Amino acid sequence: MQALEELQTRAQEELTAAETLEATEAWFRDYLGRNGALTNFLRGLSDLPREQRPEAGRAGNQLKNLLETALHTRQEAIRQQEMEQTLAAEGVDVTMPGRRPTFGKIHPSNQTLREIAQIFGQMGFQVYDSPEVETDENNFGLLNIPPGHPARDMWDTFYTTTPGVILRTHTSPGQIHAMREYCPEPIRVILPGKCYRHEDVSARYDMMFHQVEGLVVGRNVTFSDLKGTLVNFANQMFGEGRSLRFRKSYFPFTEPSVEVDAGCVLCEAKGCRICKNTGWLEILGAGMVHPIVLQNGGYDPAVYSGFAFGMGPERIAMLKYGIDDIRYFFTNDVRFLERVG
Ligand code: FA5
Repeated sequence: MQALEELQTRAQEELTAAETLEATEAWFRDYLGRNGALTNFLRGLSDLPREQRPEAGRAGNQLKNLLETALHTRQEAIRQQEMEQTLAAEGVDVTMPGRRPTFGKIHPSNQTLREIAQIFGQMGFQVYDSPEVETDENNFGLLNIPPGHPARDMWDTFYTTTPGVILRTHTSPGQIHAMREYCPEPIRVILPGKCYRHEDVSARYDMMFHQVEGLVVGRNVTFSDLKGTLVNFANQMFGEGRSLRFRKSYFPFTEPSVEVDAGCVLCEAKGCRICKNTGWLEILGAGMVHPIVLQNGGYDPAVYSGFAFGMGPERIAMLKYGIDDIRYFFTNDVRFLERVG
């Protein structure tokens, strides 16, 4: 018992003298660690005469609790002292204004998608959601692009491990979903969403981008309706007077087909890297829905007609905000995300 009292006195004196956390850890090793003095005492209880063991065991455990509590209290005191020293040394200026929180912002692509949806909304278009993971059949076959058709090369994509299931290369397969859902009712929808292409990435082409498909089906829908809709859209999106150019083109799912360019805002139509020195930037493809596609959607092409278009909102944002590289949209550079829009 005398030994235990001496141990207690020594331990308490040394703990009071420990000035740093490291010193308290060394103290712990000396007294409470695996080979510490108190641990050894408790381990040696079995060597004591049987009648002394209970008393010695109780006293040993009591001392263990006492020392553990003392260690905890000492360490807290040292931490507190260290913090006070640091604060005093660094001289915290409590009158300094706080850090401004950074506010999130809608991504430029989504912002453009919303603007597009708003403009078409005013023209009576509803938003129709269709899947990004598509069947080969919807992405190609039902859009009049059978296996082996050369247009498939233009729209090479990413394939899943499930045969016949791919990432869509355009929003056009949504036309099939919408037609099959609404037939025989008239349709006036836009279908926004992400598309994927196995593309040589450049300032104008990314391998993931957005498109907004437009689809109108009804009786007596004409090419004039298509043109009027797109001119009205461009006037609202870019401001009255931005020149728009319709070029004849080819898409297997529209006939006739056009590509529509807007005057390049970056170079004031003088010619630059982005517009490939033409003064024009292609923003969309469009045309009258091909009779085979109408039929695949369930509509009788002798009775119904329709137009469709597919535009790239990133390209539109590039034109509107003078962005010279499409890759900025998805590289998460905060400076870009903060500046645009
Ligand atoms: C199509 O994807 C057709 N589905 C569009 C269409 C719909 C035509 C309905 C007729 C009727 P195209 O591959 O040209 O066509 O793409 C349309 C638009 O998407 C382009 O004008 C461009 O704005 C955008 N786009 C295409 N590829 C990329 C790309 N790699 N990166 C960014 N934008 C792209």
